[in-house]
Amino acid sequence: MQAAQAQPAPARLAFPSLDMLRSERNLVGAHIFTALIALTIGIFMGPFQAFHRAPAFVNTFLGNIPVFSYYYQAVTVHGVMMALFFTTLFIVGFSYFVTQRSLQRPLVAMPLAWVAYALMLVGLVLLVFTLSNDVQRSSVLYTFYPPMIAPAMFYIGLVLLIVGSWIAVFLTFFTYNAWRKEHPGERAPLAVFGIIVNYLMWFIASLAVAVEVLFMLLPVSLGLIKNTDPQLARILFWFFGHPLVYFWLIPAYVSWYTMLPKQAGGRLYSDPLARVAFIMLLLFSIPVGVHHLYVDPGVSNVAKAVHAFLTFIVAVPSFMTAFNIGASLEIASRNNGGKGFWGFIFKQRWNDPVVASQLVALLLFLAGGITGLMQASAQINITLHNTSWVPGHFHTTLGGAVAMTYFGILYWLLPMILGKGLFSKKVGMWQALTWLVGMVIFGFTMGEAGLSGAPRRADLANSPYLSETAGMWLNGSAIGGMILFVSVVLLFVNIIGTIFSKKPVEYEPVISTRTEVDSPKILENWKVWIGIVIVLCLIAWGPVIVQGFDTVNGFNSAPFTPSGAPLP
Ligand code: HAS
Repeated sequence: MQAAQAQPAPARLAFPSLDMLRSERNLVGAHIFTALIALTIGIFMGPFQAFHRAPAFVNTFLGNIPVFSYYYQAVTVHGVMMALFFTTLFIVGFSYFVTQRSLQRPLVAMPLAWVAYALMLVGLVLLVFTLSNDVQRSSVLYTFYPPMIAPAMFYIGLVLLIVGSWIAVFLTFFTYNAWRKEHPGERAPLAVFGIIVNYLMWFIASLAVAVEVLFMLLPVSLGLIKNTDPQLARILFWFFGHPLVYFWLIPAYVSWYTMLPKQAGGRLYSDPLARVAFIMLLLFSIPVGVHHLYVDPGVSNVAKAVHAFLTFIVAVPSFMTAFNIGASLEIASRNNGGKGFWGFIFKQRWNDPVVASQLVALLLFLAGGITGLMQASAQINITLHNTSWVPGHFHTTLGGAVAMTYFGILYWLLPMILGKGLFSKKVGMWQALTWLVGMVIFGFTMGEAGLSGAPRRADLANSPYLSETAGMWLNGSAIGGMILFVSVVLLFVNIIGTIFSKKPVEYEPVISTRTEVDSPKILENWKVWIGIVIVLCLIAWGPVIVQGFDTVNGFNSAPFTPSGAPLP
């Protein structure tokens, strides 16, 4: 009895339904607003790049299209800000919100969360500084492949982003562990389960890019070593790079599985099926990265075959998601009075921007998923790899499924952070619909341009090797870019309008603090899954990394700046 009295009381928090606790508002708000700063810097670069690659636009405007001082700077700013900073800051902020609310407890060490935030913020500042100050050398794109070597500040900024995210990862693990100790035998709420999967995968995957940056790129940039090895660096990058895309996607899945069904007027069809999908993503998202390296001579055909096979397996949890969310939306449409196929489409809550954004995300993911599966086949990939087909694919996945879901989240989360109602639901709905139209046109025309031979990542409009057909499709992608530009303006109208809004907060966040359906215990036995991930990585990546080492010449390649000039 006495021992029981000596136990510390559980750290439980009661959250207001339409408001936020001060600590929560500050922390989540800081992350979301900094993510929005990265978004603002990066997003407008997108349409201007599309204009810059379209012959009709370049000829009409005589090349005076504002896309920074030079095209590769704009592509780098766009990629780094959108794919690395906006996503990571948004994911960390959203994950803090969901974890604290679902577990009804504060993070185990709030000051550390602020340290993590400060690191990521300094990382962002360093990147913005170097990308605007040392344009020639820092325009190495978001993949920063050597032998291009950026200024040290570029890599230090990225290291800070990653280290900051690691602190957030461990804070979340410890908070979840503390909850588990107080709730023995209970299943974690599905949203937290998804976040734990995401953070486990992110931590394991980002170890490889940390090695690449700390031991291969930063030392060359600082002049500590003279040479580096592009093939090994690319291998390490893609060990990290493919799980990176699922790191972006899983928070969207958290929203689709745990929030959208209720927001749409129904319920989730199957909680255990969702957990199995999350576990499959944990297992199979890392041992597939060689599908980005099909054209690389330094990777064996056996490894390419193994990773191709596993790539088709990693699509299975997304097919399961299509089924699970499709069934949940069917339930919602029936609750909303729908019947049959057309009811399924038209009896969704299209006039609610929170729901419409996510429906648009799902529709775009259908296109993005199919194009991903097409290019996962090594033979087809050889033809498509360096063409604009690939940006066509990833704009419908990252720019479609992920970005639109994040905007859907923003439409309820931003009002909560600000304590003010969303400026306009109508503007939000039109933002979602224009994004759908713009992205469909952009994705389709980029894909067609790629099939007609338009390379990716190239300032093409007036190049002599651009065929007329490819030029025509690139003009089409600029029209898609124009519609996306309108959509971005609508997004900012709503963000700025909400800052000055006088309306009351309307959206209550959909957070579940308990699991409603039991699921097999093994699904939450993390030691088992981490063990399997390690074994799979050893089998799939071990030989690729060993082969990547050049034991004869060592680091055998000279570093170059993006302009092609050797470093002094
Ligand atoms: Fe990918 C390259 C293959 C998913 C992002 N991918 C990229 C790059 C990025 C990226 C950024 O195999 C370029 C990297 C670079 O710069 O070089 N990708 C796949 C496959 C999948 C896939 C097989 N990718 C993603 C996701 C991304 C993403 C997700 C971001 C979030 N990808 C590749 C390959 C390459 C590649 C090659 C290398 C290309 C090269 O050569 O460089 C799969 O996981 C996709 C599975 C998805 C599905 C779709 C499920 C559909 C759902 C919607 C349901 C709809 C409903 C209808 C219910 C099977 C869940 C709703 C109804 C209403 C009424 C609304």
